[in-house]
Amino acid sequence: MALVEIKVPDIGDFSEVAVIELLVKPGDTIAAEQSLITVESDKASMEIPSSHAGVVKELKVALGDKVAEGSIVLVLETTGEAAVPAAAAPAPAAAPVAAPVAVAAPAVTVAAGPVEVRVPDIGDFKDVAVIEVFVKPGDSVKVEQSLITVESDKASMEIPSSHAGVLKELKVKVGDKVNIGDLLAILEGAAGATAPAAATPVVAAPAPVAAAAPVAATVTANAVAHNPTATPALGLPHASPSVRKFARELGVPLAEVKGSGPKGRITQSDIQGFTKSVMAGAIQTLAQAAKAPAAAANNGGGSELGLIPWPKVDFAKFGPIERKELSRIKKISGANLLRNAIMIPAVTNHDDADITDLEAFRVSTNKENEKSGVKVTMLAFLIKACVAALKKFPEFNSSLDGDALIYKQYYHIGFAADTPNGLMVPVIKDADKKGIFQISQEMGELAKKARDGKLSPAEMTGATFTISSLGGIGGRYFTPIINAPEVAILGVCKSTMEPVWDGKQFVPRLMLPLSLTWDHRVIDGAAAARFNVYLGQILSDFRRVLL
Ligand code: CAO
Repeated sequence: MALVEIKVPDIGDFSEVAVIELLVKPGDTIAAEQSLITVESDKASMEIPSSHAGVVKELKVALGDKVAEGSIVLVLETTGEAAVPAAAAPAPAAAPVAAPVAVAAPAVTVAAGPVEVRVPDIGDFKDVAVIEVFVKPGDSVKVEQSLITVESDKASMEIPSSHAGVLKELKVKVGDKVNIGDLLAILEGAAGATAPAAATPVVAAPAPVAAAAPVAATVTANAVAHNPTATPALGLPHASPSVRKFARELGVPLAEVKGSGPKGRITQSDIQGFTKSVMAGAIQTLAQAAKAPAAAANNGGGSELGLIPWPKVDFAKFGPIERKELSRIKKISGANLLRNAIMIPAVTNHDDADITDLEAFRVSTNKENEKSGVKVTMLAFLIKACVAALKKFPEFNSSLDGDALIYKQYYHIGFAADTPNGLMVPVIKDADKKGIFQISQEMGELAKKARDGKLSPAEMTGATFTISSLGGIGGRYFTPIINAPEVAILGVCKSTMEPVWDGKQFVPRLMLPLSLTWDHRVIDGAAAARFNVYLGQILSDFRRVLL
């Protein structure tokens, strides 16, 4: 038995990093390699493990402290052997970082022909999953530009390019597992590489650490920001790798957990608190379903609801198949959609609005303003019309908070956007204060950002009501799922010319199919019918907005 000071090991390029989590306390018995604290820079969060097993005698750091290589983390009364060979731990009791985040990138090189970019030395990581891909063939890539994000249970990190050039071929996709040396991409025309003149030879394999540009290993929050999640209710899941792992194990959707740590960080106790509150919910079985919604949908779950198990079928028995992982966005939005579908007693009212005059006005407005570059869309009018209806029926602009209703006095309207990665819901903020042109322009910009995976979390949060328009595609009616904690959503389909009886004769009118889904805990059927009727009146004569 001996007292050993456990120090912060070599953490790469990170000089001063903040302690954001204490994972042990005095008196705890810990195993070698057990994580002791989490530290975070602006680029990465990482857990610092113990090099020895033993009992924690004294913690030498507190939350918010800044530490660097060699800082003493704690004093340990050892009970066993060091976890790592002495040679690997130069300072007494300093352990290597279990999840090294300052990863060695391949040497910066200049090449004329095609160059292979491979996964550099990523320390202890084996079979790490690619969770994001930032580039596509044809992209011009700079040296050190991030190509992909990989994630283990301890950290997520971005892998940079060792070369500049044009991306000819991408060899990985989201969901692939990669290891050191794996081929990521082939670049061509590396003339733009900013390598030192005394360039190292063209290498494809991982280069020594000394020659390395550090990889920007990002916390999940940063990673998510590149390719944000799908639902507007999602905040930024800002949590350390171990907390994310913990959440995954419990099936807790991190995006819905409110972080109590600094800068809204989600801690382990937040996850526990979230789980407890779900478990203690009035409708316990439903709450349990919400705990692991994606699993219930995809992995044969559902027993929490007393349902028979999901059918397990060997599809290959019946014909050729291909298995593809769901995109990250689909996984997250799927979990939210399932919870909302199960937990909200939702009803949908269908109706039609006569938009003959409005469409004529829209077309003529666009003709008059052809040069402005802004195209006025039907959706912009719908947003404005919905704002008027929300003002008249404020419970549609509310959220449930236990036994109370929160009436929001702002009108932020989300609109569903179809993107290659899945459904996203950007939000037009303060739609009541904006004109049709401004809304149309913002919508165009936000929809483009959504398709490019560039929406910021702020652009996807705070909606008070959502519109899902399939008008550009087709169909008659559908039953959109409410985007909790909102209490209603409007689905819109393609308008068609229809014969409408005007009291004397059938006249051709352009009719827009509306589908309003509402939360029956908050809204009554009569109110929903009135909302739709009012919305229809506005759409058929927009002057009513002024009344
Ligand atoms: N009836 C008839 N035509 C319509 C229409 C409607 N209700 N709404 C739009 N159109 C027309 C537009 O006028 C446009 O025609 P032109 O090109 O001739 O001008 C065409 O359809 C394409 O419109 P758009 O879809 O590009 O534009 P938008 O403003 O209507 O919608 C956006 C933008 C981002 C909402 C849309 O692109 C989108 O992603 N829709 C899918 C939303 C979705 O997936 N919802 C389902 C969610 S639940 O899974």
